[in-house]
Amino acid sequence: MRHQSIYRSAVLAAGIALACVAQAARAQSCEATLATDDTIRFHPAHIDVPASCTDFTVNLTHTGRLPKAAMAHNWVLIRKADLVQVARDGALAGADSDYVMPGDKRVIAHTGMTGRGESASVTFPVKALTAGVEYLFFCSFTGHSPVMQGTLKLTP
Ligand code: CU1
Repeated sequence: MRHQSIYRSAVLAAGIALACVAQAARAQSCEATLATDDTIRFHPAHIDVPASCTDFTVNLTHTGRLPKAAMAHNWVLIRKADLVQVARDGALAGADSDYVMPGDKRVIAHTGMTGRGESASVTFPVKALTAGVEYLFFCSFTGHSPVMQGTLKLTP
């Protein structure tokens, strides 16, 4: 009787542990956290978006030390082929628009501009992505778009 109860408790505990692990894995796979600093890079510079996710969230954290006016970063998701035009239109839109042209349909998702110590997040529907298309994320802050880039892929 006592053994049965211990066994039942152990099975229950294992079940809860498994459920927690599954929950964590699911939560993690539909979310990516990227760090930026005073180097003009994203860490990491690649994101896999599982097709099983309904929505995907990107969290951006700026850990640099330079003032925001000199070293700000955002995260802008586009099709790779649109980079030059989207970056050019963002530069024209200027700082007041976080260097993203308002209403730009080529921009799939973007965060606000972050300075040192700041974070920003954006959530977008995964159905906005198409398998086989090359996606790029970049920072649209002045002068950063040619180098501050990463790749994003929809994975089965
Ligand atoms: Cu940047």
